Amino acid sequence: MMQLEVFDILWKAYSLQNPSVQAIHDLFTKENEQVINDHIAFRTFDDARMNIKVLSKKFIKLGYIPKGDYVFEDKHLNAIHLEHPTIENAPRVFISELILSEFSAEFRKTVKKRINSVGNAYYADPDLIYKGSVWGKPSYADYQFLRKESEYAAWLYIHGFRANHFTVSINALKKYNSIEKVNQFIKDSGYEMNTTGGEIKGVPEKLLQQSSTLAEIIQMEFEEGTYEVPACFYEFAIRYPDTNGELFSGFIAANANKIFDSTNFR
Ligand code: OOG
Ligand code: NI
Repeated sequence: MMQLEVFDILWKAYSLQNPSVQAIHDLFTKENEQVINDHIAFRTFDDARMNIKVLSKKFIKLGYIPKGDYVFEDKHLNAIHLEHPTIENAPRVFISELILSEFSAEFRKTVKKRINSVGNAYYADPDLIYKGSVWGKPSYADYQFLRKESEYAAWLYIHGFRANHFTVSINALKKYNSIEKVNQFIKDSGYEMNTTGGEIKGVPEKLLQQSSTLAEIIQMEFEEGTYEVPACFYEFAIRYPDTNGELFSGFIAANANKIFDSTNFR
């Protein structure tokens, strides 16, 4: 289906780790809906070995072009999104990075210790985007410590480089042609939604509305034993035309700020 193999590879890892996303995908296809991905997203640290620039490379090689820049001051993140200029329905790619200099010394030390635990060759691999956590078995104490300053950092520490969500394009659905209908369908099917700031992020006037499931809870092995942690989530997005009649193609920081919370520990 997808013309770019990279998304098949990312989908495999994502759906294998998070069976609920495959189940939700299949719910739509059973309703004869076509599941088109509006976008996918990655997270990283702003360390020069693995920052946005490094993760973008794979997509730039495939012809993607950086489009939007975003800043999330309260979450201490920068982000960009990339689009493919010619391949129809190629998903947008959203990449954010945590600004390490804005955190406490102890926090930075904890992150750097892990980052430095593997050689630079790990990060130089063009397949870094598929590698997940390259830092070996995580420490549950460090995971909980990082959470105090950043849920994002804690998630990234244990999950690493992977698509943290795919996004169903509501524009491509026939029967479920509004975000309200999609949300109802997802909830009726037994899945929990992210309700930070309300179930629906954004308003039609701002040309993008989004919602997401709460990240799937999975068992993960830590140095201290096995614990339950949030993994990945599924998002739903509907885009509206601007005054020129063109569908809005960017992201809305105020929406995104709430979508990040889908992976908070619970
Ligand atoms: C990205 C959150 C932002 C969107 O569509 O605005 C986002 C993340 O959780 O890493 O996906
Ligand atoms: Ni998203």
